Amino acid sequence: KASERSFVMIKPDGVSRQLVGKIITRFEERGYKLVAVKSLTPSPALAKEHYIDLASRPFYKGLVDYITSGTPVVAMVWEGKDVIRQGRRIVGATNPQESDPGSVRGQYAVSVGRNLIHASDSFDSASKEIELWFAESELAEYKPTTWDWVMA
Ligand code: YYY
Ligand code: MG
Repeated sequence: KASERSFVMIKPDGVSRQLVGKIITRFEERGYKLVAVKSLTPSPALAKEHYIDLASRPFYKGLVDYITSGTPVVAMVWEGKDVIRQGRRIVGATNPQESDPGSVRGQYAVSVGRNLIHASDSFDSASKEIELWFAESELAEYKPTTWDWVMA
């Protein structure tokens, strides 16, 4: 597939710690296209649905409380070649103690419960998450000036 889309979210700790620009820069400079971006405090219903696959896990309630704390998240859709897999590499392993130091989590986080950022883990979850967080009308259609040089 020449191009695909991933849902990426900077969690409240990333916003509060003022790491939004540094995180966005990694995706921009790699050559990915910002298709959508918004800042919001997710409702409990949205946060629960986003993490519904983890509903039986002991950390689920704490995770939902963290995401809905009142400090906003930055929800984004990024597009480009292999962006789902590469987005996971940029983000790093779930537990920052195991994350590569070159990844966002490995550079900026130490606790699994405050790991700064989410990225879709598969084509199916990316599709589901983009639909959950964004309306079709919020997804931009445009071509970055860098696109042909990045995507060849
Ligand atoms: O996709 P990713 O965020 O890397 O991990 P998931 O297994 O989907 O878990 C989602 C989220 O849950 C994780 O980013 C932190 C939190 N979490 C936790 O607090 N404690 C764990 N043992 C596992 C996950
Ligand atoms: Mg996940």
